[in-house]
Parts: sequence; structure tokens; C-alpha cells
Amino acid sequence: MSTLAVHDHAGTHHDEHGHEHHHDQSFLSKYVFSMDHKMIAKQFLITGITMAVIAMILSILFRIQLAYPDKTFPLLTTLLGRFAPNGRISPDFYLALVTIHGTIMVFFVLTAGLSGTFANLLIPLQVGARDMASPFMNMLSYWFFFLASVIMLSSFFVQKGPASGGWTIYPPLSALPKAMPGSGEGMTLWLISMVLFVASSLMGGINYVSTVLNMRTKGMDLWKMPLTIWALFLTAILGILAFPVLVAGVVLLIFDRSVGTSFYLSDIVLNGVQQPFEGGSPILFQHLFWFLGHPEVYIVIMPAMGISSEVMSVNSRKPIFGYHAMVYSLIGITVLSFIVWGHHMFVTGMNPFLGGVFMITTLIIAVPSAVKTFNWLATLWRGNIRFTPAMLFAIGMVSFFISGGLTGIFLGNAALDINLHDTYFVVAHFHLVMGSAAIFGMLAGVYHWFPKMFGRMMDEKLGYLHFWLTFICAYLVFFPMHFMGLDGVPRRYYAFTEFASMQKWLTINTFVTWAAIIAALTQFGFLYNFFVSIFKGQKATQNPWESNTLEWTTPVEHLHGNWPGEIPTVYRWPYDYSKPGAEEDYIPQTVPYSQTMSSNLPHDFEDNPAGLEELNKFTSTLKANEQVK
Ligand code: HEM
Ligand SMILES: [Cu+2]
Repeated sequence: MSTLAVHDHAGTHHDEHGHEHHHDQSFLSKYVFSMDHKMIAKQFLITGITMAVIAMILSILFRIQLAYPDKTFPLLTTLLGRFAPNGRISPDFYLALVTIHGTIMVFFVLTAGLSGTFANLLIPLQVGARDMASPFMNMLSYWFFFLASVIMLSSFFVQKGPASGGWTIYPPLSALPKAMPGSGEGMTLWLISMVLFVASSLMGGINYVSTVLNMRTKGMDLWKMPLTIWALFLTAILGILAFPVLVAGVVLLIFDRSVGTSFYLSDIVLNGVQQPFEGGSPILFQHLFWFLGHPEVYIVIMPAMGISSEVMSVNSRKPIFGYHAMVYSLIGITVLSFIVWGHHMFVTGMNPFLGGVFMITTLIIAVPSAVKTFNWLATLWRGNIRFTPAMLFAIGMVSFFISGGLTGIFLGNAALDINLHDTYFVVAHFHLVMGSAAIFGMLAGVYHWFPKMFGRMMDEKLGYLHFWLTFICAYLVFFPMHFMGLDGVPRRYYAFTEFASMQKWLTINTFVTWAAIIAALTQFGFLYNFFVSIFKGQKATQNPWESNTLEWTTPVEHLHGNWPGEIPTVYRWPYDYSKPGAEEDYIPQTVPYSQTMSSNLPHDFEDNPAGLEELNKFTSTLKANEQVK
């Protein structure tokens, strides 16, 4: 049977042909242009990891400048050539490093790497589908992402170097090709790369949404979906609604750059020459950017939230606390995140009344965030906790989300933000809440689903080492930045020691840089564990974590179509752990209530009305049968 034939009946619940597709497939169709969602997930993961390593190295480079602003390192010139003349990174290149580091981390690692990996791996497996709604478009989504990555990196090889307007590419730096070195071809490549990236996200997102809506197996109603699926589903909706606005903004920017329009520019003098732009406004770009930009930060964190919820429930051997509240708070975040973007623009001189409106909506978004945090802690409470590396990373995610989220409340107050804006306080806030929390969620997912992806286990001891070193170093790196920010140290400054009042922060900066270097070295230990385990790890059993969800009912050896026979039917929600009266401490979603009579106590269904209904139906048939006898 050809590969295509498999997709023809993907999603049908009955399928008599079986799915032993270990027939010859060429290397290209199996590993490169694969349409199997599991392979595409691995492609996203490996590309995401590669991009993360690159972005991490870029950050170490600019941290060296911050730690030793007056020293020279001839090695830098050897490595970077014209970008680091005389043993020091040039100011232009410093800004390019910051820009590309941010862009890659936010979009390529935490958006594509995180959603792309886990939505592809988990959506079909956890909802019980043979593949995505459109496997072909799914493949295209990966290849657009790959192309976008290559183009973004290729900007290191153009004459003046990569874009350097910050990851938010505000005009005028991004709109005037002559403004600075990073406004030239580097910026053009940034814009092209971003358009491809958005196309990739949209193709992925549309697939995720339609698969969740249309291809769930029998019995998998929305309230029986695992929280990872809810999170990935709502993330995809956010992306579909927000990313097109960025593209619109970028297209207008391209017009300003090359066609001579003035959407974002007005009254600009460049090298003493009055430019012909009039009537435009750079603030318009900020509105368009942050209409995507704020939802984007939730696009980054919501999959991490879903993954952590899942991992924490499995490893506490307890139902997730407040399943419905967890879903409603995700929905709340999805809706609210579209009406808070102005909090990034408090200092643009917006009308104080409008500022007040954005301030209120911003602070309201802290409510669903707090609901989630409370539920995670309640899930852990009195759990029979298994401290697997995945579990540690999930708990770490919660820790960073709390410590980074709290400063959001400070920044959300317009009056406070005017002082803190563009200082290291903001850098500390978003690195804790987005950088660290989302990365920890992603790593929790990697450790948890590695056996599903590669059929082998990762080394636990190395996992613990990885967790503790990364956890400690992340706090050492980002916590001190709050104090620098409160003292007024601005972000994105190449030579902050020029200001006498800031010189006292030099020691702290050196300390932070060394913590960052240790954190970076630790990640190579993780990479070693990851790649060696793919080939040499201990063989995984089918359900190594004793989990309830559907993905663990598929064979360890991957096969196209996921299940060799029929797709299993789902009877219960995914969190039946440690039910009183049950023989084992977990009951997979595929086990009907009729097989677990000793544990079908009504109070178990408090959070699961659908289950209660099924139980009622079942007991009434039992009674009816009895009467017949
Ligand atoms: C309690 C919830 C949150 C509140 C009230 C909040 C508030 C804010 C505010 C007001 C700013 C603007 C600061 C400035 O530039 O002066 C900001 C920046 C930022 N926040 Fe949050 N935040 C929250 C949660 C999050 C989450 C969950 C993420 C990511 C997952 C995040 C990521 C960011 C990022 C990336 C920036 C910096 C953007 C830039 O480069 O300018 N925030 N936050
Ligand atoms: Cu925001």
C-alpha cells in the first residue's frame, strides 16, 4: 500500500486493512519529506534544538561584552572577523546579536520548536487520529520553517551583518535601509524569513485546529481531552488570529523600505538630509506588532502549561486539580491576551485614559494565570510524587512562572512601568516568565515523551544534573537583573559603564555572565544525553510512566497510522489516577467503566460529568438486565 493510501483513510475509525507499513520507503520519503506527524515532530524538535544552541551561543557572545566592557579578546577577532575588530565585538554587531538571539528564541525555538514538536507528536496520538487533517500541508509547514531558519541565519553572511533593531524591529531602524548597518540587507532577510515563518505557523495551526475539531476518536469529546491538547489547540487559535496581523505590519514596512510609502515614517532627517516621508507614524507599527506580540508570549507559554499539567498529574499519581478551571483559564487567557497589547506602549505618550484601560485588562489577565498556578500547587499537594526529570522540569516551570509573573503585575501598572520600561527589570521579567518557564515546560515534554518519540529512555542521572544546574543558574542569571532595572540600568546598551552611576553593576554583570556560561555548558550535557539515548538508551516499554492517555496505547515501534488495528475507543477522562477502590493507581482512558466496578464511586466524577452520565447509563442497564432474569 502506498503512503498516500494511508492518508486517504486517516481519521476513519474503522479500518480493516491493518497498518503494517514497514514496506520499503525511500530514505527521502521516510526521514526527509515525511508526512508522518511523528517524524515531522522530530524534525521540528531537532531544528528547534539546533536553533536554541545557536541563539544560546549568540547570548554568550554579548554577555562577554557586558562582563568585560573594557577588555579585548583576540580570539573574538579570529572567530568573528569584521564583526569583532580589535578583539571586541563592535557596537553594531552587539545590537545584531541581541536582535537575532531574541528573534530565534521567541519565534524559532519557543514558537515553532515547542508547538511544532508537541502539537505534531501529541495531537493525533492523544485524540486518537491516524495523522493530521492534512499531512501534506503539515510537511510544508516544517519546510517553510526550515527555510525561514536558513534565511534568518544567512544574514550573518551578508556584508553588513544581520538585522539589528531588536526582535520587535521598530521603525525607523527597520524602515530606513540606510539608518544603520543592521537596517540594510540583514533587515530585508529578517522580514523575508518572518513572512515564511508565519506561513509555516499558519499551515501548522490550521492543521492542529482542524485535527482536534474533526478527527477525535469515538468517545473523545472535548471534555475528555488531555490538557496538553487543550493548550496546543488554543495556542493554534491564538496564532491563527494574531500572526496575520504581523504579516500585514511587515508588508507595510516592506513598502516603506522599498516603495517610498510613509506608513510608519514622518519628518526624518538622515545625515543632515531631510527624507521625503510625511504623515506616517512609528506608533502604528507598535500597535500592529504588539497585537501579535502580546498573544505571542502566550503562544509561547500555553503549550508549556499544558505539558506541565500533564506531567505533573501523571507523576503525582493524582487527577489534575480543577480540570475544568484549567481549561476555562486557558480560554480566558486566549481571549484576554488580545486586549492588553497597549501595556507594551505605556511610554509612547498614549492618552492616559487609554493607558488606564490597558492597565485594567492587563491586570485581569493575572487572574486566570493565578488560577492555573493554584491548581498546579493543589495537584502536587499530598500527591504520591515521582520525581522523574520530566516532573522536576514541570515543577521548575511553575516556579519560574510564579517568580516571573509577579513582576508582570508591577509592569502592568502604567505609573510604575514608565520608570521600569526598557530597563533590565523588563529583561528579568520576560526571561523568567517566558525564557525560563517556557523552556522548562519544553524540556519537561522532551524528557516525558522521549520514549514515545525514540522508543528508548533518556539517562535519569544526567537528567537530574541537567535540571539542578539549569534551574540554579537560570535564577542566578535573571534574578539580579531586577535590581539593576530598579536602579535604572537600560537594556540593549553596549557600554553601560560609560555612565558613572552604573559602574557599580559591573561585578554583578560579570557574575551573571559566568552563571550564563555554566548554564550553557550544562546544555551540552543535555545534548549528549539526548543524542546518545536516541541510539543507545535503554529500550522503552510501551507505557513507561503508567499514564492514562492514548499515546501510550500505540506500539513502541512507530508505524504509519499509529495503531496497528482499530483506533481505540475512549470512555473516561485522562486523569483517573489513584481512584479509591481501583486495583491499580491508574486507569487508561480506553478502559470502560464496566471493567472497574469497584472504583466507580460517584464522588470520583465530581470533575467529570460525562463519566457520571456513562455510569448512570451503565447501572440502569445492569438493573434492567437483573429484572429480566
Ligand atoms: C501576570 C501576567 C503578566 C503581566 C501583567 C505582564 C505585563 C507585562 C508588561 C506591562 C510588559 C511591558 C514592560 C515594558 O516593556 O515596559 C511586559 C513585557 C513582557 N512580557 Fe509580560 N506580563 C505578564 C505575563 C507574561 C507572560 C506569561 C509572558 C511570556 C510567556 C510575558 C512575556 C513578556 C515579554 C517577552 C515582554 C517584553 C517584551 C519586549 O521585549 O519589550 N509576560 N509584560
Ligand atoms: Cu504583553
